[in-house]
Amino acid sequence: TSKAGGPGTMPEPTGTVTVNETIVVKAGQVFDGGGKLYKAGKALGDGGQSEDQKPVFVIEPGGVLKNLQYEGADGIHTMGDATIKDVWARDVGEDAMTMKKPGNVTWSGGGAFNANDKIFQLNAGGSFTLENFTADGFGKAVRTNGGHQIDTDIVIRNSEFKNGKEAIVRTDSTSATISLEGVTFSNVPNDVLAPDATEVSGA
Ligand code: ADA
Ligand code: CA
Ligand code: CA
Ligand code: CA
Repeated sequence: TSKAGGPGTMPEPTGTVTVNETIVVKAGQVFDGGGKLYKAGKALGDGGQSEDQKPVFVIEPGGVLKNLQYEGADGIHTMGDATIKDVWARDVGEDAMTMKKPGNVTWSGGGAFNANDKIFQLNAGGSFTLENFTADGFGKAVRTNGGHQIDTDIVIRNSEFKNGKEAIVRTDSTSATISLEGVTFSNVPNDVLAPDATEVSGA
């Protein structure tokens, strides 16, 4: 659950589902996980840092994913606009979410824990808005694809970040914009790592 205006606390899951075949949230569909934990089975990947793992969820354009926890493999892939609400990455796999195609993605509530490196991997442009979120344990919480110009607007608000090795946001893109509002962090060496020409506010 997330309280309005700030991060919430991860509840105990209401049950566990082992996922051995990626769950596809179809265009315009709402998938409500009922508070259960969706755990990647071995068929999707081992949750380590290899790049060939499969996602636990794919969200097709306009899909909504809400009220669940997940862990392992390559997390969530978005294929266009997506809404993610009160979703907790209990134990991040290779990463927790990837924007595979351009779109506007909003993630509200929930959190992510124990990421070896990235939580959010932005490989396509558009926008990414993160609010009322909590993260503990990561390298970069938000990373635009390394060495690429990703034209995206990243907004993070009313969220907290703890125990990060590098930064809350890291980008190599000068066509990205980054805005932090109401963001707190502890034991994270940088809030934003970006080229001088990247438009950054609130950092
Ligand atoms: C790394 C890798 C990219 C892509 C990305 C991802 O950054 O260099 O090619 O695979 O991870 O989407 O996880
Ligand atoms: Ca990766
Ligand atoms: Ca990945
Ligand atoms: Ca831009």
